[in-house]
Amino acid sequence: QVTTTVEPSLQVAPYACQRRTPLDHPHSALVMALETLAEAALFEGEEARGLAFTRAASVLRCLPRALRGTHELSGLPGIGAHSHRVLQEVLEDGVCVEVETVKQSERYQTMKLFTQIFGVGVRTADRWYREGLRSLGDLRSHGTRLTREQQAGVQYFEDLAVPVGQAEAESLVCLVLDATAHLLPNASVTLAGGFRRGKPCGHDVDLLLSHPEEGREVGLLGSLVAWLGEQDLLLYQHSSYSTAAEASSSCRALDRFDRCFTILRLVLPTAGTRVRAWRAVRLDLVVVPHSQLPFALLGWTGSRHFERELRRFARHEREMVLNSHGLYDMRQGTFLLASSEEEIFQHLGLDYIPPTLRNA
Ligand code: TTP
Ligand code: MN
Ligand code: MN
Ligand code: MN
Repeated sequence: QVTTTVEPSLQVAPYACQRRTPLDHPHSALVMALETLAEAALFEGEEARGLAFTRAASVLRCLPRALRGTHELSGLPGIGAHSHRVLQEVLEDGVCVEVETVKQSERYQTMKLFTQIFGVGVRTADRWYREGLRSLGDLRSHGTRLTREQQAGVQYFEDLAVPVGQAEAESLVCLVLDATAHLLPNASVTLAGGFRRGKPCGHDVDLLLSHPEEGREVGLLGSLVAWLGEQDLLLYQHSSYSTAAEASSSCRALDRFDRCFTILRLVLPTAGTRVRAWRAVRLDLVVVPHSQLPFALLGWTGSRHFERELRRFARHEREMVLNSHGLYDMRQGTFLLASSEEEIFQHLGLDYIPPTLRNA
C-alpha cells in the first residue's frame, strides 16, 4: 500500500481583485523578469503583450507559497506560453536570456531613462529615440523642445529619481494637513497611492482632500496651491478643474476631480548649514466631494493592475461600471452609493481586500 502526500495545489482566482496580494512574496526574480518584458512591450506600443506579461507577473505576486517547480505553473491562470517559457528558464537557469538581452539593449535603457522624466510618455520617448537622442545631455545639446512639465522633469531629474521615503511622505501629509487646517477647518487629508498599500517608498505622494460637508471642498485646491506658492514651496504645478457640466456627465474612464500635479520643495530636517536644506519631490493632490470619497480612495490606492482588474470584473462579471466617482449598475440603471470601500466590494460581490493586499 503506497501513500503519497499530495501538496496542496495552488488555487488562484482569475481576477487580481479576487486575490490577496501582499507587497512581499517569494518570487521577486520571476516577477522582475516578467515585468521587464511587460515594460519593454509597452515601450514598443504593444499594449496587449504588455498586459499579458503584467497579468502573469501579478499571478506570481499573489502565490501563498513558493513554487515547487515548473509543473505547478500549469494549474495557474493567466500564464501564457511566452510567460511560461520565461518562468521555466529562470526557474531552471536562474536567468532568462531574452530578459537579459532586453535589459542590456540600448533601446530599453534609453526608453527607461526618457520615460522616467516627469511629463514624458512612451510616444515622446520613442520620438526622441528615433531622432538619435540617448541621454539627458543629448536633449540639452540638441535643443530639444520641451513642454513646461518636461522642463521641470529634466531640471529636477536627479531629485525625482530618488524614491520618496515614508518619513518624507509623512512630512508632506503634515504640511498639507497644516495648510488645510487654516484654509478649510475640518477638511480631511487622506494618503492614497502606494504608501497606503504599505510600500516603504514611491515615486510620489498621492493625497485626497475632502470635507464632511459636501460642497465645502469647492475652491480648496486653488487656495491650497496659492498657499504653497506663498510659502515658496511650489517648484512646478499643473492644476485641472472639473467644470460642473463635466462633473455631472460621470461614468467615464478618466476621473474629473479638481487635481494638481506638483513638484514640491520638501524642506529637509538637517542640522548643518553647509547641507542643502531641501529636495524636490512629486506630490499629487486630488479634491473629492464627500459622497465620492470611498470610490476615489479605492481608485487612487492602486495598484494600477488591481484597479484595471476591479473595473474589468465589474463590467464583465457584474454588468457594472466602476470608476473613481461611483459605481453604475447597468441592469438596474442606477448608481450604487457607498460610504466605505468595504461597501463597494459588497456591491460587487467581492471579498474585501485591504489596501496592503492590493499590490497586484
Ligand atoms: P501612482 O502615483 O502613479 O502609482 P502608485 O502610487 O501606485 O506608485 P508609486 O508609489 O510609484 O507612486 O498612481 C496611484 C493611483 O492613482 C493609481 O492606482 C492610479 C490612480 N490614478 C488615477 O486614478 N488617475 C490619475 O490620473 C492618476 C495619475 C492616477
Ligand atoms: Mn514571443
Ligand atoms: Mn503614487
Ligand atoms: Mn501619483
